[in-house]
Amino acid sequence: MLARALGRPGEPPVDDVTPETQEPAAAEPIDPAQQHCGYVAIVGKPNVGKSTLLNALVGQKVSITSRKAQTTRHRITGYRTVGPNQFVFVDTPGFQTRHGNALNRALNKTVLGAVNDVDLIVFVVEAGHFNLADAKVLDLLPANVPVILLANKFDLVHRRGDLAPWLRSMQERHAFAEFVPMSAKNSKDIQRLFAICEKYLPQQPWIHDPEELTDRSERFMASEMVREKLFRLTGDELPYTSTVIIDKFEQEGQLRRIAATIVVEREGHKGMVIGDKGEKLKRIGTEARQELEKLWDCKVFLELWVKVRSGWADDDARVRSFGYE
Ligand SMILES: Nc1nc2c(ncn2[C@@H]2O[C@H](COP(=O)(O)OP(=O)(O)OP(=O)(O)O)[C@@H](O)[C@H]2O)c(=O)[nH]1
Ligand SMILES: [Mg+2]
Repeated sequence: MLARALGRPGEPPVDDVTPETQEPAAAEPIDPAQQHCGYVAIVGKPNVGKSTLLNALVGQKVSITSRKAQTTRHRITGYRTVGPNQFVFVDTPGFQTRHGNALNRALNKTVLGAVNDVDLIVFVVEAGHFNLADAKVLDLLPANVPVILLANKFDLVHRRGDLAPWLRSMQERHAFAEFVPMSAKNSKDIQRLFAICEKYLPQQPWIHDPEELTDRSERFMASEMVREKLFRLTGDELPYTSTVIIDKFEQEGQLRRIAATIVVEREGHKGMVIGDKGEKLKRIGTEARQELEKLWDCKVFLELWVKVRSGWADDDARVRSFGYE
């Protein structure tokens, strides 16, 4: 289990897109009768900044991010305890509306499974934008759960006056509980969002130890980190058709020995991942290793392989065997 590594003086943020949120004072022991705790699902179409938001809320990277769509492929929870309030945030894959292959069906099932039985839904869109893909996500949301409209990437809006009519038009689409124009990369906005979300947490004892970060294992994080670097360092064609499998994950004291396979769909993709004289694969490995070392504060040996499995994303059984729901 990943432990909270916050508050170490002088330590740089683990990831370039995770803002250094002001760390609230270490959780004081709180009488269980005073505790509040609830689930907050983060949903939206691909690439609107859901995982960037989750990481900023948790205060450390627990979900990978990239400028390409379909980065997140699992339900990933991240926890944050502030004063008497424990937030259980649920990151979800971007809802897929384009291709109906087995992988996308699995991703959408994950989104659907995550929006029920939560106390609050944060529906993320890009500020000033709303298209059919956003509308499809909005249609999925249960009527009995309050929904916050989070208009993200506010930093990219040049004519902020134009946002007022847009917000009014959004009001007609759904009875949103709140409207929050903000940037997931701005730590003041993140603090403001905590203050808004806390009102929706029911009074009940915390579910998790305040030091815990996520439900996901180090093994999972290792495969995700390799996938993130693959997404970030290769062209647009690859991401949709590639995945990463961990073949070995061993811990020897302060050392983790990891072997992973990048699975691609075509022989030509294999060449793209490996690169000229193996340069690309080497860089993916180095960047993933360095970030894992920083995250876990230990030494990592990472061995990477590339394999072709044509049609895996169209094959239900294979999609399941690769760990997708
Ligand atoms: N300018 C700006 N960029 C942002 C902001 N939030 C996220 N991004 C960028 O938007 C891109 C997508 O971010 P992600 O967090 O991976 O988006 P996502 O919604 O989780 O994407 P999927 O998992 O593919 O659905 C990345 O390049 C982020 O750096 C923001 O507030 N402002
Ligand atoms: Mg994501």
